[in-house]
Amino acid sequence: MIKSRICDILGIRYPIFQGGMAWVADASLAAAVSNAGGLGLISSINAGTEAVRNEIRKCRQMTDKPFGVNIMLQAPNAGEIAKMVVEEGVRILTTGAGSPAQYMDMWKEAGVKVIPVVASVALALKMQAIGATAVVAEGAESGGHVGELHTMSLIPQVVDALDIPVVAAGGICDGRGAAAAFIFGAEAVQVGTRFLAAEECTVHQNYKDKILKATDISTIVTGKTLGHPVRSLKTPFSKTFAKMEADPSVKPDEILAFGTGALRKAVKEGDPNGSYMAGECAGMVKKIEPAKAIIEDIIGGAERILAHAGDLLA
Ligand code: TUI
Repeated sequence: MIKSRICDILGIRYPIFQGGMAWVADASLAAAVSNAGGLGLISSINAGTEAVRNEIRKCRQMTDKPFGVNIMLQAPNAGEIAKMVVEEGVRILTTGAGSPAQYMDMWKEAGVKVIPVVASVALALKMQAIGATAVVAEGAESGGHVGELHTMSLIPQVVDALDIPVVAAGGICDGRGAAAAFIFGAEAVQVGTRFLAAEECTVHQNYKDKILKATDISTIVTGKTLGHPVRSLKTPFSKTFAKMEADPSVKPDEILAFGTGALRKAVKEGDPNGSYMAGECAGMVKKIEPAKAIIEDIIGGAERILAHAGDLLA
């Protein structure tokens, strides 16, 4: 068994988080992951604050295990969500795409364990200083909003800088990636893309089909010129987006307008003109299976690799 402080602190069996994927991570997926012994997360990006409250309540009906909520800090309703999760008695939060410093006192007073997603050592140190329970260090292999550093160099640098546990994310999709993360000193892994192919994941079938068809070179990062780079599958949508960004005659507002609502359209409607956010490891996702099977494959695979790591020595 992989030993980790994270399991004791959060009361979970396996050191694996499910990414709090915008529009995707609902009660169905989070409860399946938590019931299987990982940490399920519900995304704050859904059809408004009350819809997220509803997912939290649904999840409570579906599992008696710990689960959390991921708050996307750049969303216009982030402040509202920050208060709502306290009202609902949520015990574990992750945050993304910014610094949650302004909410920390309120959450700490309510006894919430806060695990910010960071993409640099500087923000990781700040989060530790203001009372984070742990951090998720997310490399740019991940899907969705990405930072600059990649997992292989980000994780060891964050691990060296912090005393609190580090959860590795970005490009981790099987036992090999998880074993590597533990070798770097991470105490848990966060997996997003592979859970898109979970049976309990409620995304449109077209989304799942696109993930299953993906290869190693199927993703692209767009949005750098707008200040929020996003990794998604190469589709007519993302290619047009990239062309608009490269064309100096197209104004940033026009590009933003083109992108608005595109993720929801992909997740809910399987619209070919949607934004199919996915990580670089989409090419390694080969089948639809229950969340429990995904967790057991990743954790069991990592355990087997780590148990035999000594075989590499002559
Ligand atoms: O947040 C994510 N991934 C996301 S959020 C999202 S929602 C979206 N919808 C439509 C368009 C664009 C996004 C989809 N995917 N991951 C966590 C994450 N946080 N990755 C990187 C960071 C990050 C980056 C910079 C966190 C903090 C940061 O700096 C903050 C600061 O103030 O220094």
